[in-house]
Amino acid sequence: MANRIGRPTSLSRRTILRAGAMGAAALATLPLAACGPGGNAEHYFRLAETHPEDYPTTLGDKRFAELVRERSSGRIQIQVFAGGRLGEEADIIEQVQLGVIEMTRVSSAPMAEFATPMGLFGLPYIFDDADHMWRFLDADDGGQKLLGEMETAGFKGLCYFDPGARSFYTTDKVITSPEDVRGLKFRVQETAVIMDFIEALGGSPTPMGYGEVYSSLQSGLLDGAENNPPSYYSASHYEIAPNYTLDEHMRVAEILIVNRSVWEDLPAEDQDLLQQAAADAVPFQKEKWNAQVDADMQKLRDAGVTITRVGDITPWRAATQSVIDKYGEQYAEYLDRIDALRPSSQH
Ligand code: GTR
Repeated sequence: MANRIGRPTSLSRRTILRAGAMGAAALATLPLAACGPGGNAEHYFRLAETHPEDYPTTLGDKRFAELVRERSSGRIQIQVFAGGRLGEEADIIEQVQLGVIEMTRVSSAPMAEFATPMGLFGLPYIFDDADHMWRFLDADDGGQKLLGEMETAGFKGLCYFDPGARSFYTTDKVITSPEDVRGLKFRVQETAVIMDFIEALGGSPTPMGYGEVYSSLQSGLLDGAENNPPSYYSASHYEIAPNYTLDEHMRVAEILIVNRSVWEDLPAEDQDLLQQAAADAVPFQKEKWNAQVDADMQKLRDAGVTITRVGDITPWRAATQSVIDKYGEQYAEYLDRIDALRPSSQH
């Protein structure tokens, strides 16, 4: 049976065959472990990353890998495959689930199709700002508990990385109000909650992998897409869709995950080592993230992108309330936690 975005709900034969082929392709890269600096490694893990080498999440992955290598004296080697070299995110998640690829840094949006609790981050306008989001992500009864909810789907969640805030961009029409989205075709990440968000605004959601967005904007298949400044800039989408409207509708947490059996096969000391290295990579990634957002906003201004700041999100919240109504009960526990962590509820 296929779900509403057309992804198989169970693994198809095609997927397994493709995963096998991918495994063979990935094995071709093994010389690092076999005779290079990783020659003496007891464990060699691949970590798939969709972004380029110098992107803040990739830098976070690499910091994690470096800490693991140092602290294990080279016994555990993690090689980061950046730039989507191992495939698009939804496929990578399937392969990590199968254990063909051991690790990935991925967006929680496509993960929601595998572990529904992660759909929380696709709900619109739930965080006031980055600090509010981090209070939730760091909370034992919030984000940390949520990470554990991926285990039944076959994943061990190690940590979150900063995802920034996603905003709309369009090829022609400048969006200044929720009504402007009506009738436009927007690319979305491959998950139902975000499709509902675009539909609530009267737009037409088109789920597709990240790597296809540029050409789909170029060919006119799409009127726009949405993302944070570093993605909008690094994927060059601004060249074709030069109108950026900062409504900051979602903070779709980035997650670092490991195949669950790979994780469970590690001795407890190595699990602790990996867990601590992931935790220690987080502040580094956040710092890189914040610097990148500032630098990229400047580059976007320099490139002549029309940047529209949304001062008041009240009408946007109102226009998309149906999404919260639809999923509110399902995510009630976490939404309550998020509400309790708003600065206004802190005293
Ligand atoms: C980025 C995210 C990627 C990918 C991409 C997308 O912000 O970091 O992992 O999910 O968005 O829109 O597909």
